[in-house]
Amino acid sequence: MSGKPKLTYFNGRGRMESVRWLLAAAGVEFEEEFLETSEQYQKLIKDGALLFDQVPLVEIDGMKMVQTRAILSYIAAKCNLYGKDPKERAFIDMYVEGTADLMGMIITFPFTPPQKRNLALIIERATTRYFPVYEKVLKQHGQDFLVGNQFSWADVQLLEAILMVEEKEPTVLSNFPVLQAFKARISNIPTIKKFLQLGSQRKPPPNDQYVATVIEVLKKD
Ligand code: GTS
Repeated sequence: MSGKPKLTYFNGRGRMESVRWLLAAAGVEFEEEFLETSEQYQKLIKDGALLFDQVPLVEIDGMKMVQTRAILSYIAAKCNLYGKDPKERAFIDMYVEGTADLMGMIITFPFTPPQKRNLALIIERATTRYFPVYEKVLKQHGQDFLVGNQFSWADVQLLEAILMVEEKEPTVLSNFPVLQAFKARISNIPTIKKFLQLGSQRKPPPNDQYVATVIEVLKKD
């Protein structure tokens, strides 16, 4: 990677958090610029930095990349976290999209009016739709990692999703012994262990101030 990637987003998780996780897991250092004002965002648009006038923006290898999914697959491919052949990539993609769908429900949660928030649905989806799949895959092949017996983007994102759901419901893995072991194992990979420590570039769960900043920065007037 030529120089440190630069991430431009809000000072919070949102869509960028999976990018932070993946870079950290790959041991790639990165810089961040946080959007705090509408002027900063409008300037990026004016300068032509945002292909679709949207963030996340990641400047990497001479490119100004937008679209979270494209950013993540570029990093995964570049850092050898994307399988060894098209079939492995297909499985990584499926597993990653599953965790992305689950995390998407949590990412939008604080932006949903309180009377419309449905935490029970998130927990139900986690425990009846998503986690059983990963539990079964890992149990069936008996290997340490989801795909190809090798650490991949799918493992990184599954751990991120598990921790996110656990923040909402700490007992969520109680019926998933294989995922409990997976969580312990992946959390112990040195790069990830470091990212999980206090003071890393991992962001805390969103609070009201984060939500207000995003709304303010993206306001259209
Ligand atoms: N498909 C894009 C991606 O995955 O990166 C969607 C990006 C997106 O909607 N970004 C929001 C944005 O820039 C910010 S956030 O949802 O990540 O907080 N919205 C401004 C706009 O005009 O769409």
